[in-house]
Amino acid sequence: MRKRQIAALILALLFLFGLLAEAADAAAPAEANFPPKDSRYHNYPEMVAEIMAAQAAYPDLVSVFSIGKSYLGRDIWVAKVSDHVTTDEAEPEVLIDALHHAREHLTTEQALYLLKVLTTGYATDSLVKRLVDSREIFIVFALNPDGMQYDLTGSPYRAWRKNRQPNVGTGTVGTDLNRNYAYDWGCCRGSSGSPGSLTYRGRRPFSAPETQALRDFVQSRVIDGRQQIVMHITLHTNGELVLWPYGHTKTDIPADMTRTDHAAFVALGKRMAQRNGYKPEQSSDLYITDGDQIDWMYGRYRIFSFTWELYPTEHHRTSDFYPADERIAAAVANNRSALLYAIDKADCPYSPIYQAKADCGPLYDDFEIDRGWTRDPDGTDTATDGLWQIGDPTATSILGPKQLGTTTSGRAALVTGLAGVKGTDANDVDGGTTTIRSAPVLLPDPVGDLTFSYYFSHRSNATSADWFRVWVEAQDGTRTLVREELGKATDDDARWIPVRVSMKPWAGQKVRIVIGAADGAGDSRIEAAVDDLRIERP
Ligand code: CXA
Ligand code: CA
Ligand code: ZN
Ligand code: CA
Ligand code: CA
Repeated sequence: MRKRQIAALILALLFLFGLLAEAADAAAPAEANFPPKDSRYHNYPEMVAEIMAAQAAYPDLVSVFSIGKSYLGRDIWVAKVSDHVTTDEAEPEVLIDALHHAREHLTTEQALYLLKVLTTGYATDSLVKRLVDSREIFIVFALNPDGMQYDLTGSPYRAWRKNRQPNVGTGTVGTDLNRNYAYDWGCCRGSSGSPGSLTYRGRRPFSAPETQALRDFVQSRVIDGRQQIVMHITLHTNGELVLWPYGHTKTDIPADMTRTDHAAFVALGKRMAQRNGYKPEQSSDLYITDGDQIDWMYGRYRIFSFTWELYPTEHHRTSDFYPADERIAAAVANNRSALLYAIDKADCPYSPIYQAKADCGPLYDDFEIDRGWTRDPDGTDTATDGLWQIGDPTATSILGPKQLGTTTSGRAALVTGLAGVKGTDANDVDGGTTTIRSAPVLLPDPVGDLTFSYYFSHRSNATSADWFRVWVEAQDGTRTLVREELGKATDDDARWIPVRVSMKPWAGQKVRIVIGAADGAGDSRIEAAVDDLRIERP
């Protein structure tokens, strides 16, 4: 080829690439903007730019990542704010999320405002510095970016609520993300099964990619069996409300909530409301919702999870979702102290009910969910029935109560064989030993006591080869027996007994609690249970 031909070829290729690049530009969605009168609000690209700018300006405090993509492929961005931000430190975690509902744009402004407070305030505000240094704060700025942008394609708005996932075969679009969570999904007339409805719950729990992303992120914060996120606020508009679970029932303290947690929810909610002037109440006091996020966050993970309905108080007209952009600054600043309060309380959500010593130590297991227990950790268990189980026990009785249907908290406990009599058998421990071991717990120095409630019950055919035992296991595997009850030839009914053991020998160490029960040397009727296992603050 001559030089001229080569040059012509190169030019032709360049031209082709140019065309391709232009086509690609045209394929990328042209993102809608807020109307000029509301230009202080952020659309999706402006929001992303602001988050990235914060990361660039404060790389030691802010780390931005995506937890997944929306149905139309937009990233769902999270900023982690903390000292040593790129390290996962053992600090209480807080999750604040915004914009489940497309038209609730003020919530994204609230999330961006929080990011601003935590970053710009770090150098000058000692409270902000203390919180950023001692917590890990995750901010989700827009869980529903497709709906957010679609809402801006109206004239000027569409008052859109749901995501933008088509409901195949119906000609309708959108799932209400706040009805798409798995906890008691669709249980209670608090959502709709009609795809066209504003509160359509989706085809199944987590059918929306956006709720899947949130689910997977929250699940990823379970480390060594323990959920790291202690406190959560999901931002909505409007009504100026602080709402706690549950949404799916009007009952204040149903079986799937403990009295202690309810008391903490009410105390925390009231204290938040004191700071932002909102009205505190149970979510279902407003109306029943099912499949909503806070029910799942608490029900599944026992996270202290709140819905905040932001400015304004009125929530009758569509225009109430679109306060003029002059209102943003005051509306979001109004929540400054309530947000910092919530972040502060992640260290001990039970402190407002004066339970810090008992309930905010390195371990508090009420057995209402499984916090990472391993049955038969050595692979040497010999019991053939009545193995340790976590759940809601059935009462059994023979010559008095042998397995209790009650617990010392909530509906669940750690019990040898949850079920009652099955066939001719009592579902008690049979054939040998059953053991179960907790997730590791890092003890501070100084450390408080180990406390728990338990029972060990048997009939008069028991012997000292039957037993209930609790050990503390050090990191090198050495076990120290800290509680033992042996069987004897008397009828011993089940009744909860409180126990207290010093943990001083293990201060500063990583330990596990091991619990065992045995039916040895001939078949005896043996039952055991444990509830409310704590290692207290000193
Ligand atoms: C909500 C849930 C339960 C009771 C009150 C409020 C949150 C939310 C919803 O319905 O999902 N309310 S909102 N933002 O008006 O849609
Ligand atoms: Ca951490
Ligand atoms: Zn909402
Ligand atoms: Ca319990
Ligand atoms: Ca037995």
